[in-house]
Amino acid sequence: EDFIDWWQHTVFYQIYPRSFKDSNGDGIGDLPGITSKLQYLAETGITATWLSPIFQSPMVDFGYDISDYRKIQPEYGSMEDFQQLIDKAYELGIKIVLDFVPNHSSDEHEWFKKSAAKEPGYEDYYVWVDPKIDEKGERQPPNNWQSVFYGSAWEWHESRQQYYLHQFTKEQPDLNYRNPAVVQAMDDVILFWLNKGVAGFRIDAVNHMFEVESLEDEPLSGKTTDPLSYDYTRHIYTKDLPEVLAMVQHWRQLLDDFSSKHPKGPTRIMMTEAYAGLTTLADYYEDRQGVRGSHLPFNFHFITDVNGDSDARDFVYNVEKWLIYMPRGGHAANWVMGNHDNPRVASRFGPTAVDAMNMLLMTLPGVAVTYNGEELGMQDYRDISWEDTVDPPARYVGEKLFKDVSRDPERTPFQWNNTSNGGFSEAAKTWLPVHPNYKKLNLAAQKLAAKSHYKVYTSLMELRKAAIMRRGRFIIEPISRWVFAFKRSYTNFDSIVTIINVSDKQQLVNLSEFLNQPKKLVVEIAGVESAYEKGHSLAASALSLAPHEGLVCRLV
Ligand code: TEU
Ligand code: CA
Repeated sequence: EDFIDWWQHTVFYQIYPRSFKDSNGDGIGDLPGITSKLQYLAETGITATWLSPIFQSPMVDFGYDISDYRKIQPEYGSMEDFQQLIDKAYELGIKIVLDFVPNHSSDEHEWFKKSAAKEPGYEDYYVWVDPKIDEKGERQPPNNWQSVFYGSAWEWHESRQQYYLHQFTKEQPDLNYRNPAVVQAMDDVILFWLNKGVAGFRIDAVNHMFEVESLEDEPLSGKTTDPLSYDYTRHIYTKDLPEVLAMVQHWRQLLDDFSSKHPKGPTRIMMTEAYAGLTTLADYYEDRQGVRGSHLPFNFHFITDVNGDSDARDFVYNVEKWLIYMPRGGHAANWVMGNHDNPRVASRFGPTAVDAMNMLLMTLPGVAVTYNGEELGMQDYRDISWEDTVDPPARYVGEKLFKDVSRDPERTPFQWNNTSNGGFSEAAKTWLPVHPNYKKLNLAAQKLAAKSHYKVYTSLMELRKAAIMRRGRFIIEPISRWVFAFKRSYTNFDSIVTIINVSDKQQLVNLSEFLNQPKKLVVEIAGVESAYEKGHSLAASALSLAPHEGLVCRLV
């Protein structure tokens, strides 16, 4: 009962393979590059990583458009390179989780070509629908469904003479999960990679997997007058359908069966990507009947529900609501601080908030999900030119608006050192430009410096190993409008207290009532700019915090 499994407490470090490390000088990150940096992950204390897609792909959406689910993208390496990555990771005690992209394939996948040609057995692999004919006798899409990446979710297919559904780009046709052959084919893909030794999957865009068969128009949202925008309509017929939950539960069975048949390996797990409501996500953990689904339904609330303007109450509420809704008994909370689809921490909360946000993420109970580069406080590169912009929704909206939607700024190459291209690649030109701040902001410099974001991050990783961080009871409270604190406590261990100032002003707070003990508050981890040092005793009744300061302390 007391057993805490690996996935209930680990830090999942997301690697965006294209931007992590290029080993062969073509300007594109690759698998041997990742393998060469596994030692770095181990040194940092990382024991699990999830990789954005590495499978064969025409790269319209940089790997989220897969043309063969069982092949490695040649520019990333070979199956042998993958096996080496897995072996090396195993040696270093790092678990590898792969991205599984079930909602859609590439339009270059064999399945799509066969389906378009109505080859027997493949006719219904995708969502094909006859056109609507308007008053003028002209062909129209079957309804008003929108693509997440702008415009209609329907594309006319000339040779099949039907529309097909694509919730993302038109090169990403949606698979039809009402067809049992598709469910079976994708189960086989899951088993294929499990047999190669992966610890599980991050499941992409899972809440987009089903749409109503009646094809009803989505009601308008009233949020925008731009008919091309995804926000133009609501998404009650194309998202979060009950069938999604059943599919998640089906995959859980598959993983649990595999784990029990291969008990030497770790519990095989899934993390599901769905920007959805609390009750929907809580049901992913476990539904009303007690049926388990996703081990870790991603909690995106630090991305979607707080920002640089939020106050202490917003943060406390954000944390509490997840813990309240999460079902009891063998589940783990999870906190996602960033990914390749959203601006980085330094942009969302300000560059001075990097340490405080890492402290928050790493000292909360449960699982932390962190994006490569956040250990350095890497910054979005907002000045990428239109010519260098490659993200499909950004290209779609065009030269005037691309900066509003482009995900390229948070996807620039990892900044290893101050040599050319930040040590990412020896190419003359990299697939996305390296942020020019790499000369100062890079791993090598942060390893050398007496104080750095990286050193704060590794101290946090070290602290997480303590029993109190695994099992400690948790309370969180706003101390003032701008400062909140939380405490982990466990039997006769010292308590750990995290204190965070979310404002850009200095704050003076009294923590006596919150601590409610005559014990001494001693600094364990302080941020780069802090006036405090490890070992300093603090005056709990009159604690001064610099703008965006975070402190992790011990109560002794
Ligand atoms: O993102 C999923 C995604 O974009 C949606 O969840 C969307 O944000 C939301 O439903 C809008 O309300 C994943 C990947 O992380 C992303 O990089 C891919 O481009 C996308 O899927 C398509 O595979
Ligand atoms: Ca390469």
